[in-house]
Amino acid sequence: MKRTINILVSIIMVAGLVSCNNGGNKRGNKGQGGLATNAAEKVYVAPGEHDEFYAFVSGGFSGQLSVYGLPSGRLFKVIPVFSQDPEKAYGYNEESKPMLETSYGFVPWGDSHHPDISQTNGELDGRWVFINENNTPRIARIDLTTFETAEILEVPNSAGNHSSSFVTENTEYVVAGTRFSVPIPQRDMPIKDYKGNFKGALSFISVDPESGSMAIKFQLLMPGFDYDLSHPGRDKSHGWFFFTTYNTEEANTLLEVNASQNDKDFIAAVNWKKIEEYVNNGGGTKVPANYAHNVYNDETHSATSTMLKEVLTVNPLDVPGAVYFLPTPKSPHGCDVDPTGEYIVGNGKLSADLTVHSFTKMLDAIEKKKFDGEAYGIPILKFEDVLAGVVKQPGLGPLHTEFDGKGNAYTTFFISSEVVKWKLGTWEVVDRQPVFYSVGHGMIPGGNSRKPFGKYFVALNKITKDRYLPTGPEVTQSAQLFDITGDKMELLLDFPTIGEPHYAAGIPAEIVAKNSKQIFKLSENKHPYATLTDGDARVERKGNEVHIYMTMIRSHFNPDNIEGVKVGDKVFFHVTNHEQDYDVPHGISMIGANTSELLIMPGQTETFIWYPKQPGVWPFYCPDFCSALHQEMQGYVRVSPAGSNTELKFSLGED
Ligand code: RUQ
Ligand code: CUA
Repeated sequence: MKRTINILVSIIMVAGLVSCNNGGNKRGNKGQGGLATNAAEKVYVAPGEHDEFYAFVSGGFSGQLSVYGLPSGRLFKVIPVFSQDPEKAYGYNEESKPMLETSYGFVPWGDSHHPDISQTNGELDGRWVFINENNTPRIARIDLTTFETAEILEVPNSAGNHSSSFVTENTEYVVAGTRFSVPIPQRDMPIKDYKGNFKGALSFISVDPESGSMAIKFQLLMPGFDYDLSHPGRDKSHGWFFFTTYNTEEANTLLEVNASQNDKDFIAAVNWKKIEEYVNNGGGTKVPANYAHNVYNDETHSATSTMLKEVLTVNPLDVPGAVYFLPTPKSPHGCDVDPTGEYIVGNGKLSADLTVHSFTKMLDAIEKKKFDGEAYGIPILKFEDVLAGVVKQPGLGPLHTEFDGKGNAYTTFFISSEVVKWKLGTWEVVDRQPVFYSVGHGMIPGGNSRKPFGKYFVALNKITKDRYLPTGPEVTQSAQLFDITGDKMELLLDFPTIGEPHYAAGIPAEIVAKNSKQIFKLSENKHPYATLTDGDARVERKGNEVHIYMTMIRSHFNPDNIEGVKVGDKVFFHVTNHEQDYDVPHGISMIGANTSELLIMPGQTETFIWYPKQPGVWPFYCPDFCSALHQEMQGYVRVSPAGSNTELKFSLGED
């Protein structure tokens, strides 16, 4: 065991060396990192012109999703998903707070990992982006007409929701697999009894084809391995889903050693169509559960959170022929399926070679029952029978593979810090480029679909060291853009990311941009506290609650003078933006309010609560520079001592 530790330590140290040396030595040109002379032209998007692609980049431990343009690398927006965001008041205003409810109560932050764009017939349709939250297992759906989080579904029986969130080719399902196996149902038991007793839940979440609404169709309760990443079959393998596993040793301590013992772990192949049929015919067991389903409604401009109490579980042994294990060397991380659906790439982190399985061979082996034993009753196929080929010694520490739709695959290597291009079918390496440094995922727009747009490859790097101006001990993480239209990949651009860019999803802008919403129609506003006409603006007292029904339009609030509020009151500002022009939000900030300011879109209503603490006359203002008279967009609330008789009054334009 000691020796294994030593080997691991030296691999890790070599990784450090490689990382630091690449930029300086090999290139002899630190600032450029192998830049061709016309690279600038290729990423230059002239002022006023638009980028060709959107890239949705995971915000990692920020819990959010950022939106960039490609090829420019310009940041357009950070979409709040799993974390509170003061810029948009997400998770602060009363309307969006329910989005962050979970079975553990209100959780104001998250760790987002893998965005995936909805598909129709295996092609990106640009309707929604899904993204997983790893820590408090959840899946979010972002609506690409508003670029806002529309729905969050908690995933029960999961822990470290990592092999998520990947969609099948008609978005029938968004799939979420557990990284950590746990007792199901959760219970108090000794950790050392893990082996054989813990389970790994793979959740198939159905997506309504019209509304996008998510619901857990079933959870497959698998042996207690770690389910690391997953990918849908597509085209010929549509109907199957593939999951990499590690820790098939079922170790519960010092996994860096104990989970690296087996020569091979597995890729689990799941025939979800078969299980779907079984479930549709009444199969499966409903078990008690407790998980939040949070939905944002664009008409009420409000979210609701509902706790669901039951989930359907399936024991794989009850559906013969639905699950098989494909032996795959050395703790595979990424699990990637090529656009034809034939090749399943297992990126064995500690393996010298890249293993590629063949879907056709897999079906054949299943038919001929060529099994090599079983694990907890699940048949293991013979390695040689399912192997399509091996990419020989392409690099160190393979993590993820993407496809360009032209027969090439691009694998990222964390330890040797490079991207390696190789050919599907011949397995020959045709190009390699260093990245700066230590790449995790890579992304080709549509690389997760039957129709990749193989123009750019984006390397999503974990470490940047000397690539940017130093900013203290923490330096930005980074994306690197490569042109992949030629034989050789060509580095074009570095751009910083927000949080750790675990994965990204890219799509041609023309598919999404045309559907982008410009305003919310005031006439369709069904918020229960909306103020639709100026005449309805008012202030009402109910006991110690004061409700302010306020409107805003360039450049005033109505009302802008309010009296009769008292210390000890709970003051609700229900504010409706009456603008019906594109790109004219207004905000409202109240001194001493601890809920963040609001930023309200045209036609929208939002609410915040203010607890006045001291008598006085307290101003509020619009924090978004909305017109030449933006600075005039202000007002006052008079606060009297608790128990005083100041009359409740509100006005606009009165002296
Ligand atoms: S992971 S660096 Cu969270 Cu997708 Cu592989
Ligand atoms: Cu409204 Cu500034």
